[in-house]
Amino acid sequence: FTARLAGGVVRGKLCQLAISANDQIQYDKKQLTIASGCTQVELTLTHVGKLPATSMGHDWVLVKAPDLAAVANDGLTAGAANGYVKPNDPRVIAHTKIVGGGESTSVTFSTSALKKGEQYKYLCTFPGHNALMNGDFIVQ
Ligand code: CU1
Repeated sequence: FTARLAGGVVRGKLCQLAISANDQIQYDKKQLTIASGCTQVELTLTHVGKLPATSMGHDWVLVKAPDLAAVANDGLTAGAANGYVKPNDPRVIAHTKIVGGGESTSVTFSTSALKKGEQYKYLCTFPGHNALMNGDFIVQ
């Protein structure tokens, strides 16, 4: 298997994940799992609602579970201009941009920073969303 990614040709196993979000401040999944052996993950977020990104934007941000609240708070401070993610935040393992209704986006990241048995969470960092929009990211 060979995948051509932004950084060039990478040998390994690309695992694809998909999640959607709606106008009711919900993801459609409370848990995502990556199998052992995945070296790269491609996560696609689809906003199935109708509201614009300015009022009902959603993103997908992967963090270690204990970092969730701090990353959300710093994202709030970073503001819309930064997609509600603090620039170069080392606690952010991967993140998509903010999308509005009818849009989708994806991010591809290496699993090298992930450890089996560690507790990971994903969240939406749009203001006020993380309490409702979060889930467990399981590394098998
Ligand atoms: Cu959201």
